[in-house]
Amino acid sequence: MNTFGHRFRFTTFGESHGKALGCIVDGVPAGIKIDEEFIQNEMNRRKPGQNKYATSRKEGDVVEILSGVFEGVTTGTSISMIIFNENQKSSDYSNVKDLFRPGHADFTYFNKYGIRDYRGGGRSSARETAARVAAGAIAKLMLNELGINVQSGICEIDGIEANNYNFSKVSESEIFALDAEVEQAQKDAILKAKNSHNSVGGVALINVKNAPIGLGEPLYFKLDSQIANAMMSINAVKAVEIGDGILASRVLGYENNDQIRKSGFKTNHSGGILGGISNGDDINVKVYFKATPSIFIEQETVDVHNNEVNCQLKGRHDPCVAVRGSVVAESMMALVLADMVLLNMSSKMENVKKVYSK
Ligand code: FMN
Repeated sequence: MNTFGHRFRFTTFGESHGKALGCIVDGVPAGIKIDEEFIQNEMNRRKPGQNKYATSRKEGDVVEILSGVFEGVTTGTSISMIIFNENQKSSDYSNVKDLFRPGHADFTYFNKYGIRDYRGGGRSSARETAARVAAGAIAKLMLNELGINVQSGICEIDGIEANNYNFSKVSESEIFALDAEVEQAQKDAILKAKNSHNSVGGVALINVKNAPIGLGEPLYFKLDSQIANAMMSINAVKAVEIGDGILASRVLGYENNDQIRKSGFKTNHSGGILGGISNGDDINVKVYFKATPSIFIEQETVDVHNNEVNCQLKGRHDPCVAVRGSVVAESMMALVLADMVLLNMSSKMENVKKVYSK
């Protein structure tokens, strides 16, 4: 299943070492101004090979829009975008051709489909997330017109937590750190893992400002359920917290409730969502990424014939996938919100009449 969303939806295609990746974004209203430089900047934030904290695979990740845009404006038809792969090194994977890399998707993909695309993990590779960022950029352009702003940053690496969240400084940090005071310690943790041929996990915080009240379609398309769905669909994401998340199960009701005044909520433990519907406060979501599975320490595994073997990986890998993953999570949030914005328009008859009354 390669399609996400109901009203504003996208489909991605492509593999890590295939010719190209891309997406088709459907349900986009006509009349949105398409800023191609903005889309490319979004791609550049996620693209690999930019510093020592990321994989050294060098990809330009240049997006080409093939359809759905005329004279810089969306036409209401499907928008298709393509990103050509430029820096595949399939030979890096020849020694693991028949092996299942521990922690990666090789074992389950092979057992499910009976096909082994060993070249960088094929479709299971997070290379696919480049196409999500392209689609997310279209969603962001729509949300921007409504004043809804989605941002992200890294709040934790290897257990080293940010004490402050400064989104305005994220773009200046090579690891998208939210807290400059712990940034160096977080960077050191990444390099320490990398230098010992290992990897580390991390946590991204996604924040949404100016989301209107009413986004989310109970019961089975609640805003929080779809955010969780979107985030859990990203490679290596192992947990998602809405607002205070796990902490909400550990405190008493009086501490957890966000009391209400005429001016709004006094606190925001709920992360801006009540009953699966946005409440007008900031939406805050933490996304937990596991440590990169591909490491360069010898490990035990089996091959496609179920022989027990040792595996020693080669190739280029992110020492901490949370860093580039944070951009993907931000894009997925934008895609969920774009969908919810369009769906919410028909929640009241008065809204329907605004469109159809003569
Ligand atoms: N896994 C690797 O083994 N090497 C990588 O270089 C790598 N890069 C990633 C980059 C991003 C942006 C993201 C989000 C994930 C990356 N992953 C990488 C994670 C794997 O794709 C993922 O762990 C694998 O598909 C197994 O899926 P699961 O961890 O969700 O169970």
